Amino acid sequence: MGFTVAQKILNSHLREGSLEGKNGEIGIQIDQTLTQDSTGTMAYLQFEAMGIPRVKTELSVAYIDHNMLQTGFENADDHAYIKSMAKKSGIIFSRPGNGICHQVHLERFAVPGKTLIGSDSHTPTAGGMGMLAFGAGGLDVASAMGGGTYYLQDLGFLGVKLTGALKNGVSAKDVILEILRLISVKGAVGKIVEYFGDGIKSLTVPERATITNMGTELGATTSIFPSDKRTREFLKAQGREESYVELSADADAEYDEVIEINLSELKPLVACPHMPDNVSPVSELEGMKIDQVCIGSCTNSSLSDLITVAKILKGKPVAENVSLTISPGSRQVLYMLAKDGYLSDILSSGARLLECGCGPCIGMGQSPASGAISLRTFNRNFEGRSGTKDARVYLVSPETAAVSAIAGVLTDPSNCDLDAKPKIPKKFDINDNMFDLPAEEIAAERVDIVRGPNIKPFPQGEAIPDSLRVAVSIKVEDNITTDHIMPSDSRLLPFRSNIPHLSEYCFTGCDPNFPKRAGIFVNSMVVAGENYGQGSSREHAALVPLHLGVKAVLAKSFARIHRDNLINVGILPLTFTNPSDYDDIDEGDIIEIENLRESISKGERFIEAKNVRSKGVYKMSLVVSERQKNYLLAGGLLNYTREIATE
Ligand code: MIC
Ligand code: SF4
Repeated sequence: MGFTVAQKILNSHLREGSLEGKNGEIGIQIDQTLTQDSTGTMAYLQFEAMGIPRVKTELSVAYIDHNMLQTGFENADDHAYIKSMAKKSGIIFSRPGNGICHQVHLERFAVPGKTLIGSDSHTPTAGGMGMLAFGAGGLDVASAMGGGTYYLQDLGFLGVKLTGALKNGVSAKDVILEILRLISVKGAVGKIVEYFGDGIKSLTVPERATITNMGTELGATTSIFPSDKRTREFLKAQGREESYVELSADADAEYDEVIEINLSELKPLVACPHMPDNVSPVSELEGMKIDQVCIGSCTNSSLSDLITVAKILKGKPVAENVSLTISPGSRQVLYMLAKDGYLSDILSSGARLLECGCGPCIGMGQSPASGAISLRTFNRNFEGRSGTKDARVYLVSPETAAVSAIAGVLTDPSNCDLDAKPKIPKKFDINDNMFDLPAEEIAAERVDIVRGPNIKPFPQGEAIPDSLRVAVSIKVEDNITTDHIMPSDSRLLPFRSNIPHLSEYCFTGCDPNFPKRAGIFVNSMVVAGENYGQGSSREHAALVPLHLGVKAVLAKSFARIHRDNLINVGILPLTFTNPSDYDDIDEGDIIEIENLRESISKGERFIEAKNVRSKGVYKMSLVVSERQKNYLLAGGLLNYTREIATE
């Protein structure tokens, strides 16, 4: 049997395990890493704690893109720390204003056939370039920077066969919204999604990247396209043709499942509040009055996306009831829009131009008014993520966003007279002067690390005790996101290196009393439904509960990156074997687990817990690899690394 593109890259990077047989853990070598600033400070603190002086990857880049409001000294402190760490440790530093990590990485560094991990869940954007790219917690990225192996468990392979070609007014965003509609936000958990078929030939690299970007919203481990003449065209225009290699699946490659989508039949779609899979045709909601339109984010801020928007806005004013903002994905995009005259079309329409960064996508400004309706070209519309709890956020394509901004109501672009999609330019304008190169190894010793007062020590896990007695500090339902667990907005993002401060806001969107209650309980457990921890890669959603005394999470199922983050910090991710036991548990119940350490040491798959109030006995499963077992027993990856270093 032949191999898929993903299997070929996995095989060429395999350090441990094998792809034969379905279950089990494999370990791969990582060629490149990226961090962004809101997870990066923690990742570099962890890298420092590992005591490795220089990165061992082919390329590591530290981007500043999330946290750029600088409402106080906190952001600037974090940036200065990251900059000094990058200089010392052999990492390229991408200055604030250079753009969103995923867009810039695609433009300047992504290489087909290579592996990448990044401390951001949308790192799979680089899959649009034929790169095998994973979102991960900061500890995993720190470990990969030090040359460590990256591990993946029980991989499945989902093929998406694309046929036909997109009609005018329909875009790559509608392709991924259609897949979300079909398989939901849990549809690709544990799977690598690979695109193939004749339909891919017409999709450019930025269009492919929109699709792989939002594969994260499917719960996918990663998503990937083959590397073909479209890839070469993009790399050549970026002055990097030498990085091109052709990559395609073997004719007899097999996927575990295949879904087929005819691009010619797609219509403009919209994800309604408050989940990316709550998808309807735009035509069904057409005419809905809107208050705000935000165009940008790592999903839809490429040059071609924004040229499309500029052409729609040209000569037409933004409706009186709408505030339209545009955040270009990179300085390269903004520069080319300006140079080629598109920026004046955007500005004369009345759009507000924001910095090249994440901006409103992560609630850094532009929070909608109370109860307002916001159309966004972003990838997530979780409740409250915009910074306004009762705002209603709808996710759409750049075409839908732009025609609606002019009309003042949700409008179907396929009924509008639009120009043909812009082509990839023959040559992008290349200017790498916002990348600061690291110090030569020989001079690195002389670089001082800058550590401002906002940077506080992070909590460390404790070795698993013999038995555990914990109170249930919160019970939450299905699809709880890391935004629920550890909210992020313009008030909180500046504190990503200050866990004690963040802990005052843990779970407060679900229950404002959680931090206080967890404090009173001292040792506690979180009880949850399906797909617990979906969304962001932020390990703060594990570190902050750890700081508040959470020892275990008992859920119906977990999202991949969050589960890895829990294990990395030493919190037990337990799964109900009988999902109806969930109903027997109330907040405040005391749960007892006897012989916990012994069961884990012996590698027992099932663990029994008793509910002191209801007398219920629950059979919980803990499916972990030998490596993860060791992390848990030691109280996390860092403790384990130290243990083996002193053996
Ligand atoms: C997001 O889109 O939620 C973020 C902010 O980019 C996160 C990272 C973070 O929480 O810092 C992500 O997607 O991983
Ligand atoms: Fe930034 Fe939004 Fe992309 Fe996250 S999803 S990296 S916040 S643009």
